[in-house]
Amino acid sequence: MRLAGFELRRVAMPLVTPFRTSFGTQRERDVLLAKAVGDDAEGWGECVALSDPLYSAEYVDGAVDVMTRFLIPALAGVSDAVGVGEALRPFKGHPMAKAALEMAVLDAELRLAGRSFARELGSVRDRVPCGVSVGIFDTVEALLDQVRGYLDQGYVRIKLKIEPGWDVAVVRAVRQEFGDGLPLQVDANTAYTLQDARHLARLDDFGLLLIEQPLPEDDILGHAQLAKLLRTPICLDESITSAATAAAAIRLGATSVVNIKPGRVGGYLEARRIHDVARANGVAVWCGGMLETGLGRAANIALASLPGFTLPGDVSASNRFYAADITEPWVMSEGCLDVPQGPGLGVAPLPDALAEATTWTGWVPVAN
Ligand code: OSB
Ligand code: MG
Repeated sequence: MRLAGFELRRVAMPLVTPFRTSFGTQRERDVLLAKAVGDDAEGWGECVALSDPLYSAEYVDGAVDVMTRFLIPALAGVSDAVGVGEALRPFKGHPMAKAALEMAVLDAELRLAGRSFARELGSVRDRVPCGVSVGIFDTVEALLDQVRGYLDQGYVRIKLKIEPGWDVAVVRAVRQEFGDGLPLQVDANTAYTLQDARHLARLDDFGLLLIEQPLPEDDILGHAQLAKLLRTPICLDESITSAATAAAAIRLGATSVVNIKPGRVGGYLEARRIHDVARANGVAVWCGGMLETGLGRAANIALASLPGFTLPGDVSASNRFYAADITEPWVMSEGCLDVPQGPGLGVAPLPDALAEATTWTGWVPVAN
């Protein structure tokens, strides 16, 4: 395949309900899509950067800029997803922007070959169990209502967002209401420091599957120290930026479970390498989420069907976040989603829904 260029597109997706975390509140998603256009194939990539650099350093305007000025022009002569990774390696950072371009080329390449993401990545299951990430609310009652709604829909695992002042008491209330059998975990998005270790140890009474990213992104050693003070397993999200950092964090005892987000680590191929490293070390992984549209969701579901993904991911149905998706909606059945099996992502945007949601498009050629 010879790449002619990328069509960049921003789509505005209102959330069904505000999503509040320790780093801010999302009300609408401004999603950047990159469509790879080749001489004989096209493919879709989704950039998971948020509007503001609050979860990670990347943000949507920055992703458009770096793709346009540096990343896409560097893809001259590249013909497949492995080549994208090699061509973009000299550029520091910007994993979410790189991941979107790699995803688009991988989709195009696999559509051409008639092979699915699942098959390409090493899928061993035809459906994956769904967990759901639940935001912070003004009252515990509002949270319990929300959790009850998700359990009624069939979600098999609940993740609660926590922050100082919204942690131990909230977890206790959820346990009291829904029982000790509910698979439950928490995510702090870096909101604590090592000084909070004794407080966080109070979570040990509640049989949580894990606590996700309690400390800052660059504090691997702090997480290793914290792990010695808690019985609750620590799971890193923000800190894991590559297979190399995953290997180091595992070796240092900073993480005993790993959240894999392809965007955060530069793409689905690096995500698979993290899966492989973790699996070789007997460390469980699960697939994180970034409020993806149906496109990113399709790829995440494929990834989550690899053998090392032994915990339910933040892989939920389209209607968890969006009343109207830009693809056919992902619908949960018996707490699971079916792994897409068609060529490439196995799904594509619905033209009318895509046009409706689009706020901007641009064309960036690849000089060959
Ligand atoms: O920390 O896992 C996170 C969403 C945006 C940014 C960071 C995170 C999240 C989520 C939502 O928890 C996961 C999802 O898409 O379902
Ligand atoms: Mg997280």
